[in-house]
Amino acid sequence: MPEENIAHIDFDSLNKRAISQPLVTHLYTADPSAHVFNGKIYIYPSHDVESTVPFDDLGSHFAMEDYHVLSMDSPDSEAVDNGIALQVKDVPWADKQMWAPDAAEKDGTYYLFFPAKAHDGIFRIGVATSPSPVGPFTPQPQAIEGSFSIDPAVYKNDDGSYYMYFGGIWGGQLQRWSSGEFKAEGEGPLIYLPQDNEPALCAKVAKLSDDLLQFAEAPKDILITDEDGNPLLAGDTSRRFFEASWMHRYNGNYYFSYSTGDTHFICYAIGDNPYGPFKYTGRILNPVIGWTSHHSICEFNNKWYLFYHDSSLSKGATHLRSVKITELTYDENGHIQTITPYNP
Ligand code: FUB
Repeated sequence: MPEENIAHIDFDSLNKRAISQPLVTHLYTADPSAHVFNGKIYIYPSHDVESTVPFDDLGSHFAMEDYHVLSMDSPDSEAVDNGIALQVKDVPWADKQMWAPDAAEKDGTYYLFFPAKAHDGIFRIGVATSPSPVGPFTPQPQAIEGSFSIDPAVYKNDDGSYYMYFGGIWGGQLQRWSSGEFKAEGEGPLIYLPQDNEPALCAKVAKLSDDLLQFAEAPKDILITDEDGNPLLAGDTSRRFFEASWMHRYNGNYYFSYSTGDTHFICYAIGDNPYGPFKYTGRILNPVIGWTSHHSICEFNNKWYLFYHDSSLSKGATHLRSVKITELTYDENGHIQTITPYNP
């Protein structure tokens, strides 16, 4: 919700009606990517900070500089802040805006995947490694070759291969890569976007190399179709992909979930393999307080959980968000029951 529309909100009442409270309140956290490693929940969020950069539709005021990893023994336990895991000043290729990260584990090494703007102003995706799930992480000197845009989400398939899903339009720059090269000319979030009656821009997926440090292939489009198998159109803003990819598997199916950005929904689409196509199926989360919505889904002790964020603690500041958790349920057809983040 844009900041100008929140003046009328009674935040004390809203916070009482919220279905979940912030996991931590001593710092602002967002974009939670949750995983269970060694029987414990680890959450890899963005670390939101106050910024002197003015608000714009490219998200320039999201000026994050480091990451902290949160851990929880169970969904009901207290979340522990494990301190600074990685700082932008220690990443040789990165300049600013450490946005939504994710993590993976392979053979006892933990990999933190993160987007940041390089010194030329172009978003790239980097990797940093650690023997501990909470870091500190040591960054690779260069970003992943051929990476671009934002919001990496890394999924480990049953056959032991790993896939990175990524991309985000507007400030995430995905639309500037539609020709395969970065188009630097022109300003504003809407430049280079398809027309409303053209297919929407797609999130990307690339299989990772065995050492998880590079792409093993050129990124491919994640096609989301309507019920008739046609690509969702760019004008279908309440269903088309905007940013915040996530992948999980339920009952043998692949669930690709994402944010619709300017319409503020978290939606999902179902496919039968990691590359798709995925058929649009429904909404997971109705709009939260704050412009952005971002999530992850993970299973713990045979129950499923949605990790998400909102700006209720900061009373609506779009760039000062708080990570939350709530249970997620499926119906007998494998459809996710839509969650409304505040009770009436
Ligand atoms: O946190 C900065 C950006 O806001 C993320 O990369 C997007 O997904 C949105 O949550």
